Amino acid sequence: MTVKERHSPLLTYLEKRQRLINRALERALPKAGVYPGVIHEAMRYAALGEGKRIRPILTLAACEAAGGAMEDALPAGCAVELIHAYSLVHDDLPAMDDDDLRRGRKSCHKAYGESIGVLAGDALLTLSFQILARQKRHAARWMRISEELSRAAGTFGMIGGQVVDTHANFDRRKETVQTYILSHKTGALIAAAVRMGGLAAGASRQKLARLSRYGESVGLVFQLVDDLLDNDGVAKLWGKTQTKKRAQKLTHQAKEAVAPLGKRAKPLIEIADLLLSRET
Ligand code: GRG
Repeated sequence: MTVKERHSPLLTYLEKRQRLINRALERALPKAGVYPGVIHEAMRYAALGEGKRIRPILTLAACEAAGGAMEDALPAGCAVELIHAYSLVHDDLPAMDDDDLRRGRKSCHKAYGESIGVLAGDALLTLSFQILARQKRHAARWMRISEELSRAAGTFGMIGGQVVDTHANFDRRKETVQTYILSHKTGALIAAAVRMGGLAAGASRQKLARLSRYGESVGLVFQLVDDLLDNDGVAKLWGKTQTKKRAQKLTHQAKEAVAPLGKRAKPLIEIADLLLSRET
């Protein structure tokens, strides 16, 4: 992600939240020395690596936009980031994308071996829901948050998107197939990250609807920009100009959706612009 002005208020905002999330993840993950150490080391390696933490930042920002304190949404932010980390570990496995590198160093299975790679992904996924299940205050909210996350990560969300993207049954040259991948593979988890922030704040239905519209739009933008950067997916199908236009329109819609939430929604608005202009 590129933030043009080196010391912009947005950069300070993002760095503060990255630090908060990293500290919370650090605490939530089992220590590397705890038996059986190798799996905990691999989990920490995968989850604490250099990533943008954009999903949990969105969770905290949505919570604040809905009138909550960002700390209220930290467990939800950790949970969504752990799901993201697991998806990257599994995506890098030889059976999937077969990538040797991730976040500027060896991918998890290259560093720890394939079976630990599979298990570390599984363990990150499991830990994610354990974090949500142990929240005692506002238990009903955390049930809804778990439902939201499981749906977005499962076969009606990320896994569904990955299946359609990778399985031979589906013709990736088809528009319907590409739009499914677009909204499910990465978009669903990003949209859920935003909604989870609203739920953690106990947002009204109206506010939640606004956050949903924002989350769905920026989720699509994230994948459109990814396709543009890789010249893949819909960018190949629609062409760069068309894809860029679609991303710009969606960003506008995202910003319009949360603008009525007032000053508290300013970070969400700035993040939408940042996701549109990101270069990595
Ligand atoms: C294997 C269950 C399973 C799912 C895989 C999301 C996904 C489905 C795979 C990720 C593969 C990939 C590289 C997709 C492109 C978009 C994407 C998710 C990029 C990585 O996300 P960033 O840019 O990464 O937020 P950082 O490292 O900053 O966290």
